[in-house]
Amino acid sequence: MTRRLTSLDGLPDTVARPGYDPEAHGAGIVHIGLGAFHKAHQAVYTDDALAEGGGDWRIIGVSLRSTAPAEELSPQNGLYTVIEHSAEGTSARVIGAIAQALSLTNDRQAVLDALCDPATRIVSLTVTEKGYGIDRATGGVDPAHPAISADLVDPENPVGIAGLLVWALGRRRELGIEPFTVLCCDNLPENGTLLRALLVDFADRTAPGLVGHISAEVAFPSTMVDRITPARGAGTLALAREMTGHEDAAAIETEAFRQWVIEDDFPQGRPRWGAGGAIFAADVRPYEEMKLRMLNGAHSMLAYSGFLAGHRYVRDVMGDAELSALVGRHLDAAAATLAPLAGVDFADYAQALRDRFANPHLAHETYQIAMDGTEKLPQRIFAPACAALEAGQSLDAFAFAAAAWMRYAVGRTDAGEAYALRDPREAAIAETLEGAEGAGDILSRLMALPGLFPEALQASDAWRAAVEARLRVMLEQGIRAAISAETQG
Ligand code: CS2
Repeated sequence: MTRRLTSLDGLPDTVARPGYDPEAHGAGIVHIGLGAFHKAHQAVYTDDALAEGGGDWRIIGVSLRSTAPAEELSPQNGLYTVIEHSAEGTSARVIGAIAQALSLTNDRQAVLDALCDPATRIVSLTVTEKGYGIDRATGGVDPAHPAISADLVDPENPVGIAGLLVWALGRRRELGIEPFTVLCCDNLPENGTLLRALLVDFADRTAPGLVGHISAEVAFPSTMVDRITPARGAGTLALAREMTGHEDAAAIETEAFRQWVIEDDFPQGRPRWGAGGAIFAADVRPYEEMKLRMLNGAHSMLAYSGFLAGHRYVRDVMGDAELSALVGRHLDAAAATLAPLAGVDFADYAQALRDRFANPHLAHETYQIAMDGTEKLPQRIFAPACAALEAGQSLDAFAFAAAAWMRYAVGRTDAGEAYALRDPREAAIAETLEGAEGAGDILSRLMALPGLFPEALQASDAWRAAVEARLRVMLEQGIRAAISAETQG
């Protein structure tokens, strides 16, 4: 029987391992959202930082709902394999940065203790866009979000991000412990600022005495994070076994590329993340905008159109000549909405993205990226569409992406096969589309969903016409015809 990965002993020389003794370092970070992306990104940077800069900066990983990550990692002493695929080849690396893996469900007291521990100087988060409960229209809490509504009623027993962080910051203050730095690592615009506004509003409703403290004394550096990391595939664990000679229930696959741009605002210190290539910038907004509009915007566009066209993986979309041309067009249109960024050539960045999307060894499902559209499209598609509108640039690429999402929102392929939208507003979308007929009707109903489309797009006849024309072709002639028409247009 193959041995389970529980220590660094007996790993083949071909597998890279931590350049430090994990047991010799204490924890300094609580990370909430112990999914594949964290394991492929911040934990890898922290592994590099520990090797070069040392310090008590290992990570206590926490899952809010699922118990699987802790169940996979705990028997392995937090060790797991990252399988990195580039177009040229595949390599494996064991990460030692995770000191402990907890779930809020099973280890509630340990999670609360870790949040209040003076050793915890950073709380980082990857809970996806929908995990926070932000009302994008106001920037405050969305009282209809399940965790927000539960925590507003019972703030002493928090279950969601705003509730847990405000509770822990309050407790630390009472105990005279310095606040931790809050590091949001989700694909949201100005994510630090956004999270601060959320916590301030939540505190205002539950613990008004903390509002000044959170506004003035807690740091919320913004970050741009990037590494394409598909959900674990059917072959991941077998590949890990083959490469490491061990059973590893926590292995993940990702691309070789990674990027992290961080505002350097860590009053209680931080690991030497620069060792892993992290870039520290005074203002990450231009990087964030570039990544959200180009990488994530093109991703969402190709996810909806590619899924409907029958492509399971992003690499298949890139092998479809027409769709790949539309990806190129989208990247160029998104780049045209950006202010110049010193040291970055957007054309090179676009080319690198096309290559990354085409990575033949990465099985990244279009259906995965299609998830949570209502949470993703505002920053990925609508914000650049507004910028294009204002600058008098073509709306075509963004209108095509929005139309593809609307077509997807109908919930059936051209062949009539039904699928789940997997969107927090899935029920509201189904309700509003009930009995809808034709492109104009569907467009009006979806554009009327509260807080989704920005006012500038609501008010633009040019936008409505551009989306509606495309949606009509998709509905009447099918997605393939729409893709072909778009490519020729
Ligand atoms: C993707 C992102 O699923 C999605 O919505 O666009 O997860 C994307 O792979 C990452 O942001 C890449 O850094």
